[in-house]
Amino acid sequence: MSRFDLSLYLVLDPGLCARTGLVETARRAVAGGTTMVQLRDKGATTGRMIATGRALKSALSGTGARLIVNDDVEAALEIGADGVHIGQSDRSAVEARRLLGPRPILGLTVETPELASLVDPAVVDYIGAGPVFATPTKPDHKQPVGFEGLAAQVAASPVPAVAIGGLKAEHVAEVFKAGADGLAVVSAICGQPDPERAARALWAEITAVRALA
Ligand code: TZP
Ligand code: MG
Repeated sequence: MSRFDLSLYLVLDPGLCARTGLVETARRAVAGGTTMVQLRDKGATTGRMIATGRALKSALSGTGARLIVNDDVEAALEIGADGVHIGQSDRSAVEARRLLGPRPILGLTVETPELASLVDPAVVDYIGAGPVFATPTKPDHKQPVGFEGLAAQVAASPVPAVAIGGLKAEHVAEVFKAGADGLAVVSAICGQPDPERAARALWAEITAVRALA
């Protein structure tokens, strides 16, 4: 198996997942085909990140899905997570890589082709590209770039890309057409009445689009 598979990347949001719970949402999403899960909890202390992350790690154990921690390198190391995802206003990718060591997966959000072209493939393993659409899930997101902007970011990047921002099952074909390796979603799975079914619907689209490629 390759080190990671960006095809269907769930970014957890504690607010949106409140009804089902973060861990149960992740467990069901992975049963429905989700390949990567990111623990993103902007308000959490490192202690809470570690507690939730450990529960997630045990829930995902044996599934093949990768566990990524947003921002908090110390928590990721304590959890024994598969990797970390950082943004442009977090510590630098070089610093994150230095702290993590060579093995863990490191993802970096970019919002422009220029930022994508600055990525060092010796440091960063994948980019989060977008935001494709405006989304209430991240009120402070940058200007949406659409699928053309996504394609420009992907083309400029020396590493694989996962697209993010307002993406639903009906966008899967355009995501892959733009050259991305997968899509990252929050609200398309978090808070859905049946997260497994929601993931399965996304996965079915991914499989169908790949079969046509
Ligand atoms: N980064 C850019 S947009 C976004 C993040 C974390 C939120 C995407 O959420 P949704 O609900 O899939 O639009
Ligand atoms: Mg961040």
